[in-house]
Amino acid sequence: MPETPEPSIFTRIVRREIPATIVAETDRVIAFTDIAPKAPVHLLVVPKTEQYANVVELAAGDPGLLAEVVEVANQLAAEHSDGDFRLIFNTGAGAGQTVFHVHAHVLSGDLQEGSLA
Ligand code: DGP
Repeated sequence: MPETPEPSIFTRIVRREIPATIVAETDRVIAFTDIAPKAPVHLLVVPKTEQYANVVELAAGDPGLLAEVVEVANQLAAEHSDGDFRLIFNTGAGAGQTVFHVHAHVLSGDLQEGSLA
């Protein structure tokens, strides 16, 4: 029998199996505060599907869903800050990616010293 992979931590948030401060949700996207914020506003915008490990896979597989992630990020930046924001997709472990379920970091305000996300 093939092993069923463990759901990602973000899938568990989508399923409400673990708590998170959810700030936006659509049919296909969820957004919540980062557990270890690196800026006064630090949100994660996440496709609900864990089919795409990173933004390159998402762009190739479902560009409309990537556009929805960007649109939700833009709306949240307007709601939670002056509207200016950084949008970061860490891609690969060597770039600091730790959760291999694609997600955008939305950062606004002064970043913590030496930190991008
Ligand atoms: P990255 O390093 O780009 O893969 O970012 C993963 C982010 O996810 C990191 O900034 C911390 C955040 N994170 C990890 N586990 C949880 C969690 O259980 N809840 C929340 N809200 N954020 C989490």
